Amino acid sequence: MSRIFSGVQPTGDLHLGNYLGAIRNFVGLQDDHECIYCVVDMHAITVWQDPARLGPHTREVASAFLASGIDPKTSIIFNQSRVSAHAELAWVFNCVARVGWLSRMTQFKEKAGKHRENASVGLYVYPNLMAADILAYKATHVPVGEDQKQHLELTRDIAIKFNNDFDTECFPVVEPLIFGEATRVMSLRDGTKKMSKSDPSEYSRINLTDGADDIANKIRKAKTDPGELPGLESLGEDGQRVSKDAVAERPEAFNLLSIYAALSAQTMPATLEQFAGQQFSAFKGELVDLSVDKLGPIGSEMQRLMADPGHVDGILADGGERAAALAEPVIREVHEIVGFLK
Ligand code: AQP
Repeated sequence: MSRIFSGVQPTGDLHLGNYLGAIRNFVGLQDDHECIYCVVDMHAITVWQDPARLGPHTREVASAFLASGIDPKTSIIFNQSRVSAHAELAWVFNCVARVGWLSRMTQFKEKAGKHRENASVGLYVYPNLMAADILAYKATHVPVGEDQKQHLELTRDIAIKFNNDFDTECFPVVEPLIFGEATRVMSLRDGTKKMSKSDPSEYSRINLTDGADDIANKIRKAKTDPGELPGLESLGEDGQRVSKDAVAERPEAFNLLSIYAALSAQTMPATLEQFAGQQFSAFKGELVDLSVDKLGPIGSEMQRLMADPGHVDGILADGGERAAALAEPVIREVHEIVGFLK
């Protein structure tokens, strides 16, 4: 049975992109894999986090895991800072990864922006910590949204270099699991930008805790174009995915259609067939109903769980102990390989 690891940052306001790109996919994997799902609070502090809000945000992500259907008995749910193996292995990887590799990471460039000199060192070495998160458990598969693909390639490079440098087969070469009809959900205000927690516009994203009125409002105000909804002619050569040219021409239309496809668990061709030639107003009405139907129960359950912090903290503590027990022999093995005295 392969071991799965994935993490979500407690940086506030979990959104539909986090859900469709990652969290929803976590749920199905737990039936036939050993799954470890982590609230990566150490990643969160690579950019400033208000200490008073980090705890509640950590519980919010854990609540989203639980409300989406992750079973804390079969899967492990915990917050990263509880398990010291992440930081310990990250240090070793800081000494394996090359500066040139990290300089190519697009997420660092985007997040650091023009003020690169002022970015934290933690933000720069973020992918090394991510590699440590995964490899501390020798996980082989990592379900993520498309934006994390480059970081996972770096995890593979680190595993390969460590194995080569120390002439060992200690670490597996991990595989990303990027699947579903919405692997990159875009902003509702601009179909060329990723839906993101840090977008200043609340109207750019649907938060998992939004009520029915907010969901309806945001979808009704979502940017569209003057045309009718496209049909099967927009599919690419494989007949399954919309062609890149079609997306580039009408990014907002295809973003909304892919959200519909993902939430209704139907394929993109079936969704295109259903709405071809219709007006956006009618389609948006259906998207509102579907979104409220699918996200409403998750949001309410999250609210219920967040009102009971003791319960959520108990799950994180139990998960932390189980995770630490899995990571401990890996850290011992790494210490021996590197040559650290006990
Ligand atoms: N827009 C998205 N579409 C599909 N998947 C997405 N993910 C994030 N945004 C989208 C996936 O969600 C998981 C957790 O992401 P994260 O919170 O750890 O980091 P992030 O990618 O930095 O998320 P945000 O919302 O963009 O946060 P900020 O604004 O703080 O940077 C990952 O698997 C990610 O792929």
